[in-house]
Amino acid sequence: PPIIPPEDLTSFQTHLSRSTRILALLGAGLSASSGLPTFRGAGGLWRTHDAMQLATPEAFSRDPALVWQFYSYRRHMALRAKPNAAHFALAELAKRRGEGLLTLSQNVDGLSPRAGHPPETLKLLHGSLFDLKCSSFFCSHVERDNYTDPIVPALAIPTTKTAENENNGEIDPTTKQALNQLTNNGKEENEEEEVDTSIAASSSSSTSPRDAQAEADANPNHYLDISNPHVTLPTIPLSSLPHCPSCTHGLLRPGVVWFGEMLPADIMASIDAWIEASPTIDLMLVVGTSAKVYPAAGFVDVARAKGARVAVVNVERDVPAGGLAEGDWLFEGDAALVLPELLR
Ligand code: BJW
Ligand code: ZN
Repeated sequence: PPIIPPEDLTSFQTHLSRSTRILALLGAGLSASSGLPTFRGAGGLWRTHDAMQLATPEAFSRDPALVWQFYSYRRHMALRAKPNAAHFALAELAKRRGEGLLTLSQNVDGLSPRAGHPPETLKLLHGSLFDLKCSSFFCSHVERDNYTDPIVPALAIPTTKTAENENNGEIDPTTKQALNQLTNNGKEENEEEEVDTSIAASSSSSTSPRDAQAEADANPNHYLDISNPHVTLPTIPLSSLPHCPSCTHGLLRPGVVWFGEMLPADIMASIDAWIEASPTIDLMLVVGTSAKVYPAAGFVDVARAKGARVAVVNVERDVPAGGLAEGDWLFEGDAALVLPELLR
């Protein structure tokens, strides 16, 4: 369990109980203990690529198949992941506080919504892995809450060892162990996996995250761990990538916000309105984020300018630019352990 100095816990909880306007900024560290990697630091590499280099419009124009494989993999992993105690603790706080708490999440994994966080006060700054939009400049097609996994058959990773041909189709035992750890949360597979040359797309369609979860649980070998650079990526022709049903020629892309792109205008406007309506902000929670990406990180300064005391929850001493001020808190530890304590 995390060691939270009792006097810090008390002073925080006293302040929380007196706070009426609270802003929260969430990042990838919130979902780390659900098994989803963060962007910076360990886990920020996907195959040999820096995750940050894949999250750009340039990467998508250059190699849409690679970028789609990255996002398809992350959609799959996010569907298999479960919200953790921190997601639930925040969702409960949000239910208790109503309009008094506005939560700004940079996460695209869908775990806060699945923890029951009220959608009215949860702003997804960087979109969602489960939204799709047309990449054509001339088309405005958007689809929300698409949990189909994989989106198109070509994005299914065959559960075959032919992708791993170096050892006569046998996966090297250490790779396999790493694979099992990533895909089964550390549980060893007791059976040798079947060599299945079919494309794992047959049972792909699902209508809700719950169904997708059940489906993913039922098909633990649905995907090879294509984040492992030793697993050969299938080559996907452009024509097999997801296409826009509206204009028919544009490629669909994930409904996330890439570097150099604007955050959704309606979401920014609703945040501005909440801030405008707050003569003061009492508390700013900064959870599991390196707070290096703007404009998201800038909300910490906005809150501070309205008088907020800042509480950082992070496994590292990773604090927003500008550092901590007198009266702030730094709770060092796994958000999934610290937040339920703080918010109880
Ligand atoms: C744990 C833990 C555990 C681990 N418990 N904690 C002003 C100044 C400088 C630059 C800019 C600026 N304004 C705009 C920019 C440019 C750019 C930017 O910010 N660059 C900076 C990197 C310098 N911003 C943009 O481009 C934004 N657009 C924009 O501003 O448009 C207007 C404009 C356009 C053109 C020119 C100028 C202006 C868009 C930013 C979009 C970011 N998108 C991504 C990808 C989303 C899709 C996807 O998921 O693939 O969003 S990037 C990536 O970073 C992702 C994340 O949401 C975001 C933040 O990362 P996060 O969540 O903080 O993760 P990490 O990995 O960084 O940190 C994890 C933390 O958790 C660590 O601290 C760990 O210690 C901790 N941790 N385990 C608790 N168990
Ligand atoms: Zn279109």
